[in-house]
Amino acid sequence: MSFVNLGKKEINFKIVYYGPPLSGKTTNLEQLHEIMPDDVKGKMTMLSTQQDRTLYFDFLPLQSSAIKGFVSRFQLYTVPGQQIYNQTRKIVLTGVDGLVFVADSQWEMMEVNVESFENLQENLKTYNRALEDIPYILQFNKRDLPNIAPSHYLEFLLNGGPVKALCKEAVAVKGKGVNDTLNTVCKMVMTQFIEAHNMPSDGGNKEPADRAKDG
Ligand SMILES: Nc1nc2c(ncn2[C@@H]2O[C@H](COP(=O)(O)OP(=O)(O)OP(=O)(O)O)[C@@H](O)[C@H]2O)c(=O)[nH]1
Ligand SMILES: [Mg+2]
Repeated sequence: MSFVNLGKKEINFKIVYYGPPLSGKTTNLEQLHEIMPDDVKGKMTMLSTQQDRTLYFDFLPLQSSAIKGFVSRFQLYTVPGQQIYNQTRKIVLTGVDGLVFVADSQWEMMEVNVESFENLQENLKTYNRALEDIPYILQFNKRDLPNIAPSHYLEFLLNGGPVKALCKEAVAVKGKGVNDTLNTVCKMVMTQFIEAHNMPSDGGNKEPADRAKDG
């Protein structure tokens, strides 16, 4: 859950990138790290195997000033998509404030997309939490590949619940859609926080992604 340090005038938000194996979660963070200015980004930590598969998580801290008088820190995490690492996925979800579900748009990945989406909801239940109560968005990644399902089909599979999530198309490996995804989820997370705590917003668009080098 968001953590407020009144002494330091800091608010910390945790955003988790979730999704099936190899959908592009780590690539999202790598691209964000690439495009963020130095005063916004901290050190990126990647805990992966030699084959670049996430073993525990990746971590990228960013900061902005979108809530009046406070520095907002966004701690971005990815989970390991491989099935065997479910315990780690659960741990990474602890205290999550916002979620990006990175789906793989390739036809042959539809089943694993659905499995992973269900696995996310199962894992949240262990913390007595429901997806509907957490700001989240769906990212349909790998739109550059030839064998992809139309976005409306992915929506049909993943967006049929009580709450309609925002959907973003992306080509994470080229940085496309990555910034927009982060920007949107950060805004949602901050809006929820401001409403819950009755705090004044700066009114500006100063999420970390707004300061990214590519605009
Ligand atoms: N063609 C294409 N490849 C992509 C895209 N995004 C990521 N990839 C590739 O997909 C592979 C897996 O990407 P990762 O970011 O490591 O995937 P992950 O979701 O972190 O995987 P795990 O950590 O194992 O769960 C890499 O080879 C990426 O370069 C994309 O938009 N298009
Ligand atoms: Mg990864």
